[in-house]
Amino acid sequence: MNRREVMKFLTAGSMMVSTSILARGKGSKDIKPVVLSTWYNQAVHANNAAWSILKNSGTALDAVEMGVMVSENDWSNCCVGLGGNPDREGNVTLDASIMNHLGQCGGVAFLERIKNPIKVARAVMEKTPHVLLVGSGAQLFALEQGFRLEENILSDHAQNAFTEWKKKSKYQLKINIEKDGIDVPPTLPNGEKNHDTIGMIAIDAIGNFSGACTTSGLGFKMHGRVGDSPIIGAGLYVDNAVGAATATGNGEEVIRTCGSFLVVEFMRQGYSPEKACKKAVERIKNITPNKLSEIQIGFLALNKKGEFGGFALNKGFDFAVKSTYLDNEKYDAKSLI
Ligand code: SD4
Repeated sequence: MNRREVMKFLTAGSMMVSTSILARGKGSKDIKPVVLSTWYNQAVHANNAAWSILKNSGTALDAVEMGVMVSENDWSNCCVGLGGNPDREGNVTLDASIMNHLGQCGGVAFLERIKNPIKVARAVMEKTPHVLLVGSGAQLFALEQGFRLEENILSDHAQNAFTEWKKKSKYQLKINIEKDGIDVPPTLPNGEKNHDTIGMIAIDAIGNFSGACTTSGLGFKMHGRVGDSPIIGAGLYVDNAVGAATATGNGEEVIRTCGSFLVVEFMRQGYSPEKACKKAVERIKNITPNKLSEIQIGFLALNKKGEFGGFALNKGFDFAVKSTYLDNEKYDAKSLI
């Protein structure tokens, strides 16, 4: 072996070592493309759909749109799409947003009877001069874009959940603010599930980020209530120079703190994705008027190197990551409480 061959051999060896480190998911190295999304059980399917685009050198934007649509189309999902839990008057109202590497973004809020709010959000981004359309205006726009008006019915599980909620909840159909206060429905009522928004962030093979977030919002919310998911900077934020972040949980707290924007700003200051998420959760802890044990907040973040992380207020927030080296590995986010 001459000197050049020895050098070649050594270089190949060190590449093999670093690849095996990445394969174990400890990557501080560049592992793009990468996609991750909230709540492991649904994230696996959504990530797979996104990955089918990313692995073929598709854009992060197409990937996140395709990915979260899996949850929107899942009639059994409690918390995303038209099968989700209704508001306190029995209407399913949907929120979604999308953002790309150029800082372009679009959202819809309080949208009824349209199957794929994320596609409408993308159309808002690409075909209007605006960022956010709501309610009947968003619906009208969707119809003009060729979306179909779906029947106004609840999925069986949503109907059951609604019936149970009406029996048990202290939240009345018509809220009495003096009597009931202005609390939002808790996301952790006695361990029952009232949340599972999908927030997805991705970096593609050429290093561009995008994100998407879509939800039926907190179950049994007041009619007209909009959460963080359709609001850029709250439920979702992308800055191609730094990274991307998304949020799940009680939207009120996330809006109050510009949560996803805050996470990206912490990453800009040099914090790792997990630490950036933790610092945003700490900020929420310091200012929320709600009982911390009754609500949940979870953030996910991804940086330029393809490093990722998540952090939650309470235990129980999990997520899945898909890349060449991670096959939907499950991560249980650390939590403040
Ligand atoms: C909202 N953040 O509407 C959403 C709910 C959620 O998992 O994330 N649920 O406030």
